[in-house]
Amino acid sequence: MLIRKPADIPSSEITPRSVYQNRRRFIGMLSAGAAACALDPTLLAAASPRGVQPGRRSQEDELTPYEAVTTYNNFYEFGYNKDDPAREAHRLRVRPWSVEISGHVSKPGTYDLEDFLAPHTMEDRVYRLRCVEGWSMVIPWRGFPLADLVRRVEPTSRARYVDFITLFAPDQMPAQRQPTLDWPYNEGLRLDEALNPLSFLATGVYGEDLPNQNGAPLRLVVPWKYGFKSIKSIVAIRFVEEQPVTTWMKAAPHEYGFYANVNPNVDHPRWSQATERRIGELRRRDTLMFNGYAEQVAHMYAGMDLRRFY
Ligand SMILES: Nc1nc2c(c(=O)[nH]1)N[C@H]1C(S)=C(S)[C@@H](COP(=O)(O)O)O[C@H]1N2
Ligand SMILES: [Mo]
Repeated sequence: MLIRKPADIPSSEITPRSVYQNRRRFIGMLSAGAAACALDPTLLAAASPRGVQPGRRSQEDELTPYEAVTTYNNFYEFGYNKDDPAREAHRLRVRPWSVEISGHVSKPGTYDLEDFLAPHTMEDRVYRLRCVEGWSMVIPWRGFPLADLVRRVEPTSRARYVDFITLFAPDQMPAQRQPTLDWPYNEGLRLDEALNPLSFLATGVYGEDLPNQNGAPLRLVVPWKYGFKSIKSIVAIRFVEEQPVTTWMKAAPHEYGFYANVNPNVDHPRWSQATERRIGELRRRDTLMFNGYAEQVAHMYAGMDLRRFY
């Protein structure tokens, strides 16, 4: 995103023909009630699990086709073109995998992925993802609330922020051999943001395990923030006192702040954030405050100057 701005992306890349073909096939299978469809139709009904409202424009929120979700990606460890991750991420070895919990918690430890996931009940949730580059998708995730994990490891009173870290493995992630970003990629949340019921740890998409390019085997989803907050292939979660300095803050502090809340009123220094293009559509839509999730999250920022805390 630092490297290419929306104007540089050819429109053919934004709306590949396969997106439309896939959508037609998807809709056809749903109406035929075909069980072979990758998507369990109940996922559509799962847009408001556990009382979580999907946001105001639910009727317009058609799912982005699986093919687009898994081939139009940002995962800079595998290159910065949108199709690099789908082509390169097969190099990532997702088993065995461990997750280290450290910092100000009563229950630190390094968990094997299966043990890490075992206590949690998986659910399906449809969330919009809005990239700071000006495009968006609607994705059916599978996973569990981040708050469940946070409560399980029992943060102490000194924990005020959570810092998430991606795998560092230049042998598997070719772009980590170059200093394009300060590897490993990290992202942070305030503790109350991590406890918000919308924050989600995903292990799957469209009812299947996450493809590597989407951040297997474990990635964060924070739907009211720009996509770059949704860190992929997490190996460590640290509970800290000080606000973490994130990868994109280090790369371009005037462009990417700690908060990164979707905000149509605060432009990126090099382009507007007022509108977005849903992948698979031609028209532009207005971008909604907090990506349409204001009811669930705006209270966390009451009294904050969101131009200053961008
Ligand atoms: N480790 C890591 N996580 C990352 C990124 C990245 O480059 N590396 N890109 C981010 C950005 S900019 C976006 S928009 C989302 C894209 O998620 P998706 O490819 O699953 O749609 O992943 C985010 N998580
Ligand atoms: Mo992004």
